[in-house]
Amino acid sequence: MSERETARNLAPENIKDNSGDMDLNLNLELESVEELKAVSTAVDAGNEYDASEIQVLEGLEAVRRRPGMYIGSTSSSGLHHLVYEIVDNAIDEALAGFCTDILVKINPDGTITVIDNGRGIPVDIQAQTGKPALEVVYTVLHAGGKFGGGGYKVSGGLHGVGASVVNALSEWLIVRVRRDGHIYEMRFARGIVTREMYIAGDCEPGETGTEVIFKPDAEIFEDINFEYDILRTRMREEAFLNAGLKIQTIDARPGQEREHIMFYQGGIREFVSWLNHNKDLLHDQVIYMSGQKDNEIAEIAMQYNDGYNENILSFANNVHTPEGGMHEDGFKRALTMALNQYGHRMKLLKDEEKVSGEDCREGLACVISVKLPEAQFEGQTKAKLGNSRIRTLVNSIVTDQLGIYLEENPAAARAILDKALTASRAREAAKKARESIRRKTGLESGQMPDKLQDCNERDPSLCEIYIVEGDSAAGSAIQGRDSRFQAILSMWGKMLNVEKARPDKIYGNDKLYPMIVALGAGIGSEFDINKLRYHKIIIMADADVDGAHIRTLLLTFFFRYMRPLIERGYVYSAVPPLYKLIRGKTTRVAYSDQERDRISAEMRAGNPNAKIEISRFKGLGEMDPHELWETTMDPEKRSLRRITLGDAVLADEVFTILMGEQVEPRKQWIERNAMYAVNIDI
Ligand code: 28F
Repeated sequence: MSERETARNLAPENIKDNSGDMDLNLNLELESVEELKAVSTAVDAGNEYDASEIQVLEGLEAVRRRPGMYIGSTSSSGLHHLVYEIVDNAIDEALAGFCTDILVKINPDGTITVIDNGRGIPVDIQAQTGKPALEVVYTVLHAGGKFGGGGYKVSGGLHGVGASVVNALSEWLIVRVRRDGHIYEMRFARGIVTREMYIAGDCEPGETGTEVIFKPDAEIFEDINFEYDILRTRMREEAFLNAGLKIQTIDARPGQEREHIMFYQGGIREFVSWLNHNKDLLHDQVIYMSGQKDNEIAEIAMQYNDGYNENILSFANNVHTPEGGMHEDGFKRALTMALNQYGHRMKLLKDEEKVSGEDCREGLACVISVKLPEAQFEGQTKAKLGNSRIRTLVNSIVTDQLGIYLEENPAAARAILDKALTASRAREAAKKARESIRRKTGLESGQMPDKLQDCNERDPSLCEIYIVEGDSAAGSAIQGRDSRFQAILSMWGKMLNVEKARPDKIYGNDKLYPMIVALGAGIGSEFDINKLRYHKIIIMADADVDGAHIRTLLLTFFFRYMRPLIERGYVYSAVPPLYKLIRGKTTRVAYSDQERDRISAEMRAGNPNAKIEISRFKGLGEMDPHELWETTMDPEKRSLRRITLGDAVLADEVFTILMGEQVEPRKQWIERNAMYAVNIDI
């Protein structure tokens, strides 16, 4: 058996799978583009293929052969990207001033519909190709996708980029255009036309818009199940970034029906209010700043809460830039300067005293949105803005306008400065605590904590650490493990909830400190992934409510203080078995109710009267070392769940709600997600 590692998002997952059929009649059921080519050639026998058609087929084939180049990956993120590509086209139509409403729907059968009320993609025949513009948009690969080489899309620029990519990666796709009183329709399978454009019906004379329905190709994607929360979060972001645009999301899958309408006249101001919506605020107003130079525009909205996290979201041409870049740099520098200047002038800071950038950003929620003609995206994931002129623009906007805001709003200014000062002092105190702990425990000497039973291997990429809750489980794990590459760190008692603690409490905490030392990479801004001692960090806790709580506390800690661990996919949750099945001398285990039923049927096979004894595993502590190894630790047989950050904004929200100060949102969240209770153990 091979190791089953299932990727999972931090978001509560929806209950999966409804495979109802859509009554679509596709007459082609083909495996590959090559096959399609062959068939179309046969069908068209006699008709010469012209150069443009061959180019189309080659283009689509390239997309299907290397999907990652066009949509980043074929995992969940790539799957959801398909929807964003289609929605982007509708948003371009909105930016051009012709579309006010967009609908994104997960249909009962799990396929996607996107509708806009723009002008409708033109349907007239293009002179160069002799084909309807609609067909060209859906079959011709436009230069430079977001992930491929080459140019980038600029808002208001290339209309329809990406549609052909989605088409190539869809088992089937239908596009309908309402224009001139008619409904034009066209159908495709894996990018190839299965029905030429025709008039499918009529509509009101003034009615216009574009509608796309598609089913992602299960041959391409690891999984074609959409997560409503991921789509909704992204659509909300789009609605915030495009003030006045109304976006509706619907999940119509049976048993999980939901819908939301997102419409924000206030744009990024409302985005910031929303980021702070479950938090206690330091000042009432959202601070808004904006400016323009030549053809570059920047706007910034910010507001402080009384928490300790920094939450800066930056965008360039409405594209999220999680790694920041020039726009963020310009903001950060100007913020630190402005607060220090104000502090000195008002004598809130002594002459020599300074607050650091990090201190100035504690508890800050901020959205930076810039628009520029030729955005350069850099870095490993193309998620960092490289245009340096925008840094100067953002810097001067913030320097001028934040300066004025602080002058005019002394109460808010005072609260912000006090917070930065407190942060600065706490940071000093934390540094001292850390140094004294280092001296006492010889952290520098590389001495490991008592609670760690280390492994022999020294190459981190081969090492695993099990973080085990409870003494008896840890005992079994220590005896059952393969000590060549498996280390065990035991933890007991309730852990600190870092969401409610000041950062300076972290190092002093008796549960967290040994873990920080064992992992070896530090925390927060000092975190250094190169010093990490294990590349698999496996949380092993019971499959019950207490276990779920421990797991959530640990994940909150990793998310807030060691986020790269999650981003790199180094954090896992062990999956202990739920059932033991015994028939005579044969014993097997099951990890879910379905598996229990399947295995019991298998064991009974051929003998309906066979007696099979099924018992439930109570907890890790009750397994003997051999059992624990066999079921939960042996890489050949175990099942691990990788913890992924589907979306940092969504994860931040879930952690704030689940672990933060306010009780009401948590109650609501739990009630809302009660039906997915099994998934609270993220
Ligand atoms: C549900 C997805 O894709 N909406 C779109 C338009 C509108 C135009 C357009 C799109 C013209 C020649 C490229 C209409 N009238 N929603 C969408 N709405 N594309 S995509 O034009 C495409 C270009 O080739 C449009 C006048 N100009 C543009």
